[in-house]
Amino acid sequence: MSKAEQNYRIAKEQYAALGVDTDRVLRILRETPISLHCWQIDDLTGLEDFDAVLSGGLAATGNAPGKPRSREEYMSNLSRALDLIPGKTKLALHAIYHDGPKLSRCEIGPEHFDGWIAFARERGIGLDYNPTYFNDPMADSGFTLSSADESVRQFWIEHGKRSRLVGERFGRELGQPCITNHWIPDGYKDCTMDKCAPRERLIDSLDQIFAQPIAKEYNIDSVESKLFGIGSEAYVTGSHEFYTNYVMSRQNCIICLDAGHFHPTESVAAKLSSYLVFGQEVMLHVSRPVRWDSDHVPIVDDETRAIMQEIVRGRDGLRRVHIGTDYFDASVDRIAATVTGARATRRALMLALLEPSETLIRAEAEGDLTRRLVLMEESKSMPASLVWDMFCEMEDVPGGDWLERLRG
Ligand code: RNT
Ligand code: ZN
Repeated sequence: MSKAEQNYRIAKEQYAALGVDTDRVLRILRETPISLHCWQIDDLTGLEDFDAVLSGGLAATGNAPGKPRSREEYMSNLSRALDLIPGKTKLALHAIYHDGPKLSRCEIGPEHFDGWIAFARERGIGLDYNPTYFNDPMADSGFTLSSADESVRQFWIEHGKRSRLVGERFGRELGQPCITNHWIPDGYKDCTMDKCAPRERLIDSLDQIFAQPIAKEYNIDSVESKLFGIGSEAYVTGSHEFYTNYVMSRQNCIICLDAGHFHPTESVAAKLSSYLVFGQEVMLHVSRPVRWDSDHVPIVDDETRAIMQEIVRGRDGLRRVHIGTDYFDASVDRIAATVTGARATRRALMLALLEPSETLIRAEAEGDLTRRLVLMEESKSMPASLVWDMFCEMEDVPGGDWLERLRG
């Protein structure tokens, strides 16, 4: 018996005493997909142009060595990262990572992703997709789907429509639904007079994009809200309230909540149950805002833990909340950053699964709030790391020494 197995036995016994079945935890942990974003590896410049400059108010700050200079380097770095992440993974692509040479956004379609489908098939993973409504001269005005310029708006509507077809192909070919996530940068830097007009145009654009029915088993669309961006500090067309109302009134797409897209004291965890009780599904972008939407690498912090707790405790949350990541930090090794954020996200999920939730819910229902408080607190020092080590061993992925393996 390996050291990890011996340790796991001890942990299993201790958790069992609290009513937690660690074998079940390991099973759920392995089967719950985490959709890893493809863009921490290269600071979101994409594979069309390795010197592309980020726009849309996004910024990957830092100058660590190792940014890929070719498609081959990019693919090799991505594979090295994926090899160090335990559990079921999906890969979330952006349109600018398509297989071909540079294309106009209104040309990118399902036929430009054969290489990625083969890659996903070989690895046994699913794909998610993101239209790229930025890094393009057609977005220079700061507006895309809510632009007052009809030709600009139609251009991006076409990109949105084609993106859903890419998603449908991913879903069809790989046998699991693709989530196509629409995020647009649109907004004004300064005090805005008419806040309704861009939103009315955005409603119309989304209605056009989602007009064609696509089977849910292949493609699910999500719309991602934001509070502000660099250059859109005063007004963002696609705000949280806007998309929440859109989703509820149309029922043709789901909300995407990015942990960095709210006021600094606002919590995504606190929002989840309100979507779940209305029967909604949610796409998540696990990220770490530090003072602003900085897209730091996720760590096992209070907010990430709270998000995972809400998923585990919520009504069928593990099935209805789609966990994805979104961060880009160029100040540390990009492969290690990718791996750290993904492992932290899964470790936070494990900690939530290891909570003695049945006992806690019962205590609460019985009005024993003292027991709820004491047990919640005491369970924090349970031997979760032993369960994690077992998980890594089962998944044939290094444990806490993975950085040595990466550098070795
Ligand atoms: C931007 C959004 C969006 C992007 C990706 C690259 O603020 O978070 O999800 O990060 O599409
Ligand atoms: Zn995001």
